[in-house]
Amino acid sequence: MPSIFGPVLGQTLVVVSDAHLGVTAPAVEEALLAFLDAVPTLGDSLLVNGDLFDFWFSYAHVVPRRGFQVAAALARLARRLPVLMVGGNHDRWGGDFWSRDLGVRFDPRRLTFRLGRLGVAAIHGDGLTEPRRRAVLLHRLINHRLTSAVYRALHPDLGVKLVEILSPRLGDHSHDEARLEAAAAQQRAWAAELLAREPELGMVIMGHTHRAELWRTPTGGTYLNPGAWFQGLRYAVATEDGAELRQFTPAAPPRPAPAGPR
Ligand SMILES: [Mn+2]
Repeated sequence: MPSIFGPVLGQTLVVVSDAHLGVTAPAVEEALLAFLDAVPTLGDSLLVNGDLFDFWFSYAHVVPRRGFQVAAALARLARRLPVLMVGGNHDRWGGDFWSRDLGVRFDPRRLTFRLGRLGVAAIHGDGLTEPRRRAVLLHRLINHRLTSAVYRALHPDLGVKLVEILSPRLGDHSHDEARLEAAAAQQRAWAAELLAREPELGMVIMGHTHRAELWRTPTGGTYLNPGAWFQGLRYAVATEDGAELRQFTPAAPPRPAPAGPR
């Protein structure tokens, strides 16, 4: 039986997700750029597991200005080590930009790969357990081909502006602790079920709930969620033997250069 896995991508996988760049503070992006510079010292491969951007759309001939620096950093990194990227509900419309132009292994929904001897599936997590009817409808709308086709026809400056206006009204921005915990528990159970159903998998990596979690499932698999980058610069490092939840500490900013001649 052919394996569902490709070649081994690395031994030490650095995982980051849910930076939501565009609506988070500029310092979140600054720290992410420093983190991407540091990735080769943290591991030998990188997984960006969805919602890197609060909104991303791959046009045929235009690259959204706000995501340019991070996209360029990913392209540089992808020349040195394998970079994998899974779309989230905020940045699924990646098209072939990430893979063809940047050399990133991108899938809008799920990547399956091997980390050492360990089979790993990476999935963002939206649409699996959404408790709210509105979130389910939104999920369908966002993923409908027609929505994407209509959006593509808008001038990019107009399209991006439109999303900026609509985004605060459309997203699920619950801060209710009980609801967030319920969503995290449902996602955990979903991952455990996937690990039980696909015995070739040893680890399922997800994001979306913004909860950092490392859990050994009843069948002996590992469920990993690095947590949200924008909340405490969270990331994770995984090997075939397990994983570790971490927080990034950016180096102190360089002292301002003395004022030069005016
Ligand atoms: Mn999400």
